[in-house]
Amino acid sequence: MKKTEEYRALVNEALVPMLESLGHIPEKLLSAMRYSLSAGGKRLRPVLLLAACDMAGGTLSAAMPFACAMEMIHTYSLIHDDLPAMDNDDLRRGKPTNHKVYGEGMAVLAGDGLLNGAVELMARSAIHIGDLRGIRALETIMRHAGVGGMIAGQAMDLCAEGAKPDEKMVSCIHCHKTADLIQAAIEAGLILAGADEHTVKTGSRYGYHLGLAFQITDDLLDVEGDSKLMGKNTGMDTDKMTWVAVKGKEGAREDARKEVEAAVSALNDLVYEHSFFTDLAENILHRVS
Ligand code: GRG
Repeated sequence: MKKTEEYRALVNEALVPMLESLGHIPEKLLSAMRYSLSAGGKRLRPVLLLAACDMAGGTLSAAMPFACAMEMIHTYSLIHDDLPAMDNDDLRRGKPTNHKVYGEGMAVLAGDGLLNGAVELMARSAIHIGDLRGIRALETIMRHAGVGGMIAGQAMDLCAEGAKPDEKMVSCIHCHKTADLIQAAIEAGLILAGADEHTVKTGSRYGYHLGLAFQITDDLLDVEGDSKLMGKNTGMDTDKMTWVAVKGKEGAREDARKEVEAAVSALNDLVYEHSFFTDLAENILHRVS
């Protein structure tokens, strides 16, 4: 298997050509889509997809359109999340948010375009793969990104604004808003490699706990992180249903540790060498961005 930086470099190389392979896109729309996609970011979701596929013996080139699609879906969610109607943010990935540069209408369309383009890329690849792996990966990703997944989490988050912090509710929001897409990446990578059902379920369990740990540390970073390193404004979630609001900083730190432990212990059910995923989970506790 490769190192995280190597998977990330492969994704960074493939993203814009993949976007441009969608055919003619009006100049300003393409520019807005490319702006957010190329603005940086850790590429966690596509890296997870490629690494899961690699671990289970799959082909990276066949998985790449799905990896890029994951990043396109994640980027669309960030563009829409930053809009005035949502979080009203002006800084993302160290740059002015999409709507600050291109205007709200074009930012909505750039998000729509990234989501739609992701599905187009995956459908095209699924046809090319020819068996059911591609279509199963596409279904998995769209289900986790959809109205019972990431969009559901965002809707619950909006509805919970200003409400009394509640552990059950924050857990449900985090699970959908953040963990769903992380689970999708791992499940899809394993499906594309042709892994069996038990392996896919194990990967999903790892992704669930990893996703929760990731969002809990995100909540902590919002109160004590360095805005420069994170490339976004901090202190934005004061009205939000966050883990820190429910458990306090120490409680949140402790729960992030527990989620990382649960993620690592899920990996024991895998027949593959999985130190890549153990290290990645443990590093979540030290994230600064
Ligand atoms: C449909 C109008 C409309 C909006 C959809 C679904 C949605 C808006 C937003 C998703 C919710 C969201 C932004 C969740 C937060 C997840 C999260 C921790 C994002 C930051 O991810 P990182 O740290 O970011 O991986 P980088 O920049 O590194 O990729």
